[in-house]
Amino acid sequence: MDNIVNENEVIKLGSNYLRGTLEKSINDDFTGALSPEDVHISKFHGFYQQDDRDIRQQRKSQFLEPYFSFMLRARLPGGVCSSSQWLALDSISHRLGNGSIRLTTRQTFQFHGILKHNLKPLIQDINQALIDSIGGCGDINRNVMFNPNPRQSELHQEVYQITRQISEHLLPNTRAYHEIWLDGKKLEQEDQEPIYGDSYLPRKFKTGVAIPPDNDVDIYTNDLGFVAIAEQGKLIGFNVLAGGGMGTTHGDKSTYPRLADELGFISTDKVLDIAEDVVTVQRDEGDRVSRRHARLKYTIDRLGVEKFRQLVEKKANVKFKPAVEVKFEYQGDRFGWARGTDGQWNLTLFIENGRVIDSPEISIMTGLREIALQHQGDFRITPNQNLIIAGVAENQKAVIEKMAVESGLIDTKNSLTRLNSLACVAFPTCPQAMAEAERYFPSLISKIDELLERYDLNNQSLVVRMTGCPNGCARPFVAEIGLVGKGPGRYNLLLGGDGRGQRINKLYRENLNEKEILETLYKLFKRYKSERHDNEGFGNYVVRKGIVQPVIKPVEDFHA
Ligand code: SRM
Ligand code: SF4
Repeated sequence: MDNIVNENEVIKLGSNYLRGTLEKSINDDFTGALSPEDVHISKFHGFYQQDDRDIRQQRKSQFLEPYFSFMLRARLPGGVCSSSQWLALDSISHRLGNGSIRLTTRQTFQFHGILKHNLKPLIQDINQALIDSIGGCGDINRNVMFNPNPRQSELHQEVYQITRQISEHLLPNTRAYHEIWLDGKKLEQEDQEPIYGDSYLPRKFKTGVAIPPDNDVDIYTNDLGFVAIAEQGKLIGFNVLAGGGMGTTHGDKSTYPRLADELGFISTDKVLDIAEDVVTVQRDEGDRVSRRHARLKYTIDRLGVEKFRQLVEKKANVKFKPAVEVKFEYQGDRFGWARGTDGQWNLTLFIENGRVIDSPEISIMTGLREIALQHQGDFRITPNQNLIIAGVAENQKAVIEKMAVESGLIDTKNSLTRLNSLACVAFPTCPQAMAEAERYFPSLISKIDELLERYDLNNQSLVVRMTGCPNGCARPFVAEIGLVGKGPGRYNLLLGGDGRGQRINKLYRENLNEKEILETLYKLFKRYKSERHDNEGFGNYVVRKGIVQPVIKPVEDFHA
């Protein structure tokens, strides 16, 4: 690769291991913003500068700077936090954020609306609750996802511990976070970054861990995936996957969503070495010129899977064995009570689009606070923006259920399709949003539900996902029905995910408004009702009937 690199590379390299001028920016009272360089560096510390897009024009016309605030995203491997940590988050969101908590599609939480002067107290408070935000964002490994459902208890616990180890192992080494936010002592010696080097990775990097048959983590969409392989309930190792990712750019055919390839099987003791070596091969081989092509998926397509596998094997001094055959059965979460093999009960609650806030209809924030005050076990955020009240003793089950019902957290009227739906944040905080998602999707789902009811299809659980732009934060490109924002009130409609997260969907109609979306789906549901095979999912049906062509090799097929 030649020596010309993009601006972000220069900023990272010159940041003195992620310090930049953050302290100065934070203390600058003349603006609610950070310096442009620190905006990039702040992501590695877990926060993003944003402005309220609803009032951007109004502020401009009043000659005011945009209404800047910050979003902070925590690192929470496997999505697990205790009841007391939940109570701390609740309190922090009211004191220092905008009074809501956002559960994300990567199994952690975000605070929105943090003013600059509140950032340091907020980071100190979450650390006080033993949660940090290092690597919540930035060009390093992000929150490591893992199946949160404690049903398969023993194996689950073992693999959860490995998930935590991966997250810890791939943390950056710099003391910048501790120095700037936690008033940690400045050490004499210079920082070293044995894994990342002084320029960190060319781009963000995402790792997931899955236990088949659950694909609730959408494992194939991660840069790096570990699929647990068990024999007679005992963990024997992992299939390693590499090169998944969702982000695309409208109109740029050189960008595409992609599913990860199988590199092969490894024993459990090799997991951390392999994780590190996949990361360092991407560090050295990834594109540092074009950020648009810098994700691992493009590195692998450029090098070829075989060459990439060899590079990792050489670094790790490990030979991959052939991957063990696995079967994933579904995406998304399973709701209601499930008993773990430890005899404890776990209650999965639907939190629409992950937004924890009280509204006139439903007291999500208050209800969860009341549960946390009683509950002795964990809270587990799912990779689908939902929440599990985990580890409930038999004698507490009725009490927890009563509180959940009274606050509206259990609503039997939600359709299966709504329960399975995901929408990203989009307006008003996301700077990339081209169309609404979180604020609009619930009403569109009600209309889609009506269409399904007309054809008596409401016992179907369709995977419908919406994003406000093609970055793909709600993983719309592995949905049976994906709606991707194109402009205000306009969406591309993609069809053909397989309901198990193992097939990329394909553009069916472009730039549709709501009326056009509903008319198009109405016609398709009508055909689906009469032509489908028994138990055939909608995504599989549209592919079988040739309504869309299957995407097998995204680099060639996605835009074809
Ligand atoms: Fe994302 C950027 C929100 C999961 C792909 N994502 C953003 C930003 C930070 C916008 C920005 O660039 O400033 C969004 C902040 C909005 C806000 O106000 O909160 C944002 N992404 C989210 C979250 C909160 C969506 C949600 O509704 O839950 C998810 C937080 C995950 C987490 O906890 O870490 C979120 N983002 C994802 C996922 C899904 C996943 O990882 O499983 C993807 C697709 C998978 C992937 O990475 O390929 C995703 N986000 C992106 C991209 C496109 C990356 C690419 O390769 O092209 C961007 C833009 C970028 O990186 O330049 C982006
Ligand atoms: Fe923002 Fe686009 Fe991600 Fe939605 S998909 S949160 S609009 S970056």
